[in-house]
Amino acid sequence: MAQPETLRTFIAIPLSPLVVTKLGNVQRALRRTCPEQAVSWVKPENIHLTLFFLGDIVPERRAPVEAALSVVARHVHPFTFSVQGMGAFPNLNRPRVIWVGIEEPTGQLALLHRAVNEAMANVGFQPEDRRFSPHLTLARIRQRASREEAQAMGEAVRRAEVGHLGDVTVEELVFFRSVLKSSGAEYTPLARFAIENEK
Ligand code: 2AM
Repeated sequence: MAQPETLRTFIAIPLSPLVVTKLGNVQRALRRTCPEQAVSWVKPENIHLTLFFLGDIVPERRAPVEAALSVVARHVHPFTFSVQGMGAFPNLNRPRVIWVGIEEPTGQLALLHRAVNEAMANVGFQPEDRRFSPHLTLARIRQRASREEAQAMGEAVRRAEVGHLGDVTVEELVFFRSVLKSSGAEYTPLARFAIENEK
């Protein structure tokens, strides 16, 4: 259990309102063909591209994290990624997380992810050792879902045709706080770091 004075935090790239709307439409379409009780949907306004999950931190750690993020943001230029396709982790036969994919073929997103990871390592956070799989989580399969329900969800994802939903220009990094409530997670920006062309 987290101590009351800690903050659950993560670093993410926000999406454009248009892409958020389209992700909501994809969720609505998928919802019609899947077992409702087996799935927990992410509110469209809570969908973002996470770069680093810090977990529970004491408030004193905010300042070094924010200083490190401001350095990262100052050293990158805006770039665009494409939001397209749908899939599941770990796979469509046993899905746990349903996502929409991200494509950024020039490698700028991977570089930004690496820079954020290194910056967090420098202020004492263990970098994730998994390969970076950029994605937007649409839904999570509930623990209590049966294998059949999970498979039905995987089938619904397989049948859905989600093409290119839009492009997002990365213009800021956001340091978010997450508060877990029975009605779902609530994300509040603690700090925003603009990524600008002029340096
Ligand atoms: P996800 O979308 O892949 O679930 C807030 O929880 C954000 O942090 C989510 O976007 C979530 O990614 C991400 N995250 C990464 N690692 C996490 C972890 N171990 N626990 C909870 N959230 C995590």
